[in-house]
Amino acid sequence: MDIILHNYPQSPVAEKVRLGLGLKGAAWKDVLIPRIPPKPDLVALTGGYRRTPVMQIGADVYCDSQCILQELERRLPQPSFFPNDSQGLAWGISRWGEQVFVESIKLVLGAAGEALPQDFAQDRGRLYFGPDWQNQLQNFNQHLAPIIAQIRVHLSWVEQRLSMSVSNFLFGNAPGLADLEIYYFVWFIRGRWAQGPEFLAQFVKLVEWESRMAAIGHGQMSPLSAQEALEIAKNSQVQTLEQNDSNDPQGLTPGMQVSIKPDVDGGEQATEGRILAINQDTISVLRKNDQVGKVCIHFPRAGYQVQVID
Ligand SMILES: N[C@@H](CCC(=O)N[C@@H](CS)C(=O)NCC(=O)O)C(=O)O
Repeated sequence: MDIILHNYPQSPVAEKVRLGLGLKGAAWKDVLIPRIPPKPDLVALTGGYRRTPVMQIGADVYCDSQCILQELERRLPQPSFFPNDSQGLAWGISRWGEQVFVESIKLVLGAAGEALPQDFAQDRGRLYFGPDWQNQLQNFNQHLAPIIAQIRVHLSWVEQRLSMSVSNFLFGNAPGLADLEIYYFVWFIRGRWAQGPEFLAQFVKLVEWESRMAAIGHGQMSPLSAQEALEIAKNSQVQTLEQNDSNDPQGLTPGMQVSIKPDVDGGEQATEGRILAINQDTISVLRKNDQVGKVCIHFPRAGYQVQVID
């Protein structure tokens, strides 16, 4: 069944996944989604989740790059995302990367200031910086130096790692998940902050590594319309099997009705559904509507809050 990625070209998190698809040598279908809501076709599949990217395989829908990359590793094990026993640690690096990504958003939006289109500023401001986003963006704009100082520390750690080793990537001579989890925010800083290339030039090994990362490419991508993607969901059967976890700390079990959303105050709509499968990494819920039929929507546990609603 085809791998479908719902995304837009400027999205750094989508770039992480596109390179992940490239690393796996995958063929995939590219569905273009709007950069700001409303995203009616996307939320028909996800039940409300609006972030980018989302992967669809038939009637299974994977939200968040964490869930997407984990599923890609399961379906396409070679070449592995975990060279040189980097399992586990690479996921830890993904949480670190997310923290630095948010710092880079402060930098990019803060530096853009008034030049930022109002609707985009409002959407991303609220999503990443909470109800007080207007003051926060203004504050970032007036105080860029402390943000740069934060990002510089993190990048210097990556630079140290790359300088200590004769290898081309973070865990040896093959790229893996750890590299993807750092690369995407560097790509964002370089491409979307006017001073990005000049700032990054101080990290010599990092810049060399960036070109090796870019050379991975995106695999074989071909376009697909949103309408065709919805039809594919409607004409497919959910492939996920029921799974229980008797040690689940929240006592979650298949059949429970739950709501799921990122555990930050982004003003986002939660996805509600009935649990089909649950384990320590992932929660998968079923939903049904006329546009897509019955779908199974997968979320990571790390970074998401799950509430039982009946
Ligand atoms: N934890 C999420 C973060 C996704 C995320 O924040 N993506 C950005 C784009 S790079 C986003 O959704 N922006 C708002 C949007 O596209 O509507 C993941 O890893 O997928």
